[in-house]
This record gives sequence, C-alpha cells and structure tokens, in this order.
Amino acid sequence: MDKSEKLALTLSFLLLSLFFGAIVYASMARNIEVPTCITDVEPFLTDTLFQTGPDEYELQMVARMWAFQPSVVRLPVGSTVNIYLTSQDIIHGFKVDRKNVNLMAAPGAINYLKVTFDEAGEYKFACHEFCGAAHHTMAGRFVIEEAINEPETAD
Ligand SMILES: [Cu+2]
Repeated sequence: MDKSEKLALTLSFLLLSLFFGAIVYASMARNIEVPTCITDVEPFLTDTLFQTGPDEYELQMVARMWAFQPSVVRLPVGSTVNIYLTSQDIIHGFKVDRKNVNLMAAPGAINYLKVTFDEAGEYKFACHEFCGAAHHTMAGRFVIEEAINEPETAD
C-alpha cells in the first residue's frame, strides 16, 4: 500500500471517529435528541393535547394543506411536550422558532420529538417544506404562559 493511501485511510478513520464521538457527546453529555420516526403505530387523524404528568404533555399534531391542527397551543411555563406529528396528505415540515425542533410531517408515519419550554412567551412554528400554493400561510404558535389552569388548543 502506498504511503499516501495509508495517510488517507488513517485520516478518514480519525475523522469518522471524531464524528461518531461528537454524536455520542451530543446525546449523552448535552442530552440532545434526534427526531424519531415511529412506524409501529397507526397515524392518528385528529389532534389531541393531554397531560401525562406534572409539567408533561403529549401533543398529537396533524399537518395538512395548509394548516397545522392545532394551530395554537397554550401551555404553562416549564412544560415538557412530547410532540407526535403526522400528515393527512403530503409531506410538510415543522420548525419551532427559538427551539431545537425540526421535524418532517409524513403521511402514514409519525415523527416524534420532546421539547421543554422554560421561558414564557410565544414560539412560532411554520412549515419549512414547500407544499403548494398556500405553503406560506402554514404556521401557528405555542403560547407559553406564566400561570394558567388548563392547557388548551385552538384551531
Ligand atoms: Cu409547507
């Protein structure tokens, strides 16, 4: 084997090790989750929001041309939301402003990500996958309030 080939192989292996180490570091030390595709559950047809524990909620969100259901989600500050997202028609995107949430909404599948809202305020979300004529209107928001009695959604 040529000397330069050995060098290229060694550098490639070191680079791969570095990338793999970065993924392990992100998931273990920084607690960063990657979106998960759930394939063994039948996709839901309607949106739901319910409480699963103290400060923990499950949100089943439906994307369709050209809206998210629900389009407004009101939650108390400190809430952790397990977002389950599916699509009724074609592929859409789901990106939450100021949060590390970036999911695809695919028909026939559910994508999952967990997010915690530590600060009160509005967190807008929008479709980031061009999905047709009214794609630019496909948006909504999380409204995180200091103290509310019940979580609620509105379409
Ligand atoms: Cu879109």
